[in-house]
Amino acid sequence: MRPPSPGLLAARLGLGYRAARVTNPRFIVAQVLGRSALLWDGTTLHEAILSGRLKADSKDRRASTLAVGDRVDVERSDTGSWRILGVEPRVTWLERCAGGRGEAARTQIIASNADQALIVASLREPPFRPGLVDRWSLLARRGGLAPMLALNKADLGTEEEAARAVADACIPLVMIRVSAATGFGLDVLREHLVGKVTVLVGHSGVGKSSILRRLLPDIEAATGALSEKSGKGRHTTSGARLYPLPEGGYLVDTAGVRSVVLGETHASEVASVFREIAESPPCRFRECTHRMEPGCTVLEGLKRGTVPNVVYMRYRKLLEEADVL
Ligand SMILES: Nc1nc2c(ncn2[C@@H]2O[C@H](COP(=O)(O)OP(=O)(O)O)[C@@H](O)[C@H]2O)c(=O)[nH]1
Ligand SMILES: [Mg+2]
Ligand SMILES: [Zn+2]
Repeated sequence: MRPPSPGLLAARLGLGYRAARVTNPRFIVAQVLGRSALLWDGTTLHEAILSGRLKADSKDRRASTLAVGDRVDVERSDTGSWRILGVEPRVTWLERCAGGRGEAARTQIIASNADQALIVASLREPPFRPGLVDRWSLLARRGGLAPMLALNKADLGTEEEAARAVADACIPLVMIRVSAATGFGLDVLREHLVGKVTVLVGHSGVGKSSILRRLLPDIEAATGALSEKSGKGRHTTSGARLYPLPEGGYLVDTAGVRSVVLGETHASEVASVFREIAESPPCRFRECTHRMEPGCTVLEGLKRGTVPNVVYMRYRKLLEEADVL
């Protein structure tokens, strides 16, 4: 059962609080600005303040403070200002560790309720880094998002180079070659995005914003409206922003999410990123971390060549870096 809204509560207690119109539409958080947020109602953006009880941090990933993509319950006051009363439980979430270990570990939700994560990498400038794709892939799966790879800056190399880069790295993801500079591959990409909520992630400089601008012809209008509403110098808790796609669906750009910190991670999560390891037959020990345990089928596979060396090295690297449980 939902607790009564502050307005209702106040009315019942005879406190004279008046909320002229109490509406309950499904507004989506487009941007978080500290104590307020921009909400998309399907047509326009509204600025809304957070009600007091929402500001408290919660450990629950499904119900922590506001994130882009959250569906919220709002209330409109006499003066026409909007107030966010509650957040609907998150269906998916893309999180990163925001520092701390163990009990003190804090996570930041970059975006919620997204269907997929489009991991953007570039063939060159900056060079293709499979390790980053692995990390984003892990974080996407952890929160229930399907990971997908867009290899941008296709114009800086040949088709063979791009195909080889991904094949050599044994990345088990759908890969779309694109060029935000020439427009190459964007129609194929659009087909993967239509009707879905997609978060763009990846190293700074790979071309996330350039791809976004290509996909949103009205981006100037959208960003203009956003920056006008958000104002300059206003504190934003994360650089994520949600944009509606003309074909239906949404894109979330994630400027400023620089480091990818995995935080507390189970070894099986790391294994799930690599097809050859995930699909290896069960090891002797159920909790095998595939490092030195006897009866490990991954180590056997490594010897026989069914688990490529490059895959195993990246698995180990990720395992070392994560705070493995
Ligand atoms: N050659 C080439 N340059 C690109 C392409 N896409 C983006 N860039 C350039 O790469 C730089 C970084 O792009 P940006 O979209 O800001 O990357 P972001 O940090 O991931 O958002 C800019 O100078 C872009 O002009 C591309 O497809 N080909
Ligand atoms: Mg950017
Ligand atoms: Zn094993």
